[in-house]
Amino acid sequence: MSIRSYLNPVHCLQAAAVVGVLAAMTTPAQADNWRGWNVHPPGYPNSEALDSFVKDVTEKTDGRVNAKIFHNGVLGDQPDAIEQTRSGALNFANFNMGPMGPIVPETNVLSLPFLFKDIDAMHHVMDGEIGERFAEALERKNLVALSWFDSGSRSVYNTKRPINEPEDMKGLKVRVMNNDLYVEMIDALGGNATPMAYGEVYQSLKTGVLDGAENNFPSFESSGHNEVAKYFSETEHLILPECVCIAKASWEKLSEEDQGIVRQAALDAATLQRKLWAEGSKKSREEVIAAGVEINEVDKPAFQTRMEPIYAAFIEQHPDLEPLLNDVRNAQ
Ligand code: BDP
Repeated sequence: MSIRSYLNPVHCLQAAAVVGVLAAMTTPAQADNWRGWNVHPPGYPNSEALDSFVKDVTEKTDGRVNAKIFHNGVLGDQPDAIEQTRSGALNFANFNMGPMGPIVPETNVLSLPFLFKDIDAMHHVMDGEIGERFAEALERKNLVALSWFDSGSRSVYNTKRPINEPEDMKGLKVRVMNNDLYVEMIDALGGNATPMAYGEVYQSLKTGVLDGAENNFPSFESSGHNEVAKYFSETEHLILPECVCIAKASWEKLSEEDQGIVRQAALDAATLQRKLWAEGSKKSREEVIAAGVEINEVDKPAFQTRMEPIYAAFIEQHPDLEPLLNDVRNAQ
């Protein structure tokens, strides 16, 4: 073809058509566009692992699933995001099992204080047959849990004073995640529990609406709570797993091959998250101390004793969950 023929409008149209066909061959006709929810900021261990999940899913399905993750809770708070993922309005998310309790009662077992003796015990339980049982319970509520992230252990912190004994909690207004069990837990210690969305806690601590909250070191730091609450008391009362969960409707639309790819991407993301978590929580601990936070050692057995009645009340309310609770305890 001569140079003149390139300038011929008919040839230009033909060339454009060829480009269009080539583009259609490389972009799947019916790509599923997935939107994912994450409460944490970029750079947080979970966020990095979710970035890697999204990249794997999109690349390894050759774009048949085109996944995007929205960090920083911009798509809403956790209870809303759980509902949206259950309905399929959101396609995937990283959820903590705490706010899952009101929707999936079985997961409340995981919210009982001092359940796991340490993080390894939690991994051991969740990565095995018992973890499968929790995943089945989630699936009955339209959430497909593919892997489990760490969230360390949660401890109480506050703006007022060191806490070493349960008595030191008396009268403190402490924020908890959305779950009645946590209200019982703080009340058992003599504090006043206030369920509140994560994103509102910083301002509430600053203005004195709250005196304290409870969380792990990476969240304590990344949320800026450490700037306001200077007393961190190592109660370590909760070791909660988190899931990579897919909306059941989105999962069922996938071919078997793509389900395999997505599952593997979630497992790989969890391996990465746990590694980043171990490094990140040590670093956060050091950084908050360097920035002026006082770490208070607590009389753990005294806290455990105070919270013990929560177990009896739980079993009385949910006798059907006693076998699951016993299995979690015996598996450690
Ligand atoms: C963080 C969890 C996150 C929770 C948050 C909270 O990773 O899922 O939303 O605590 O306290 O540790 O609400």
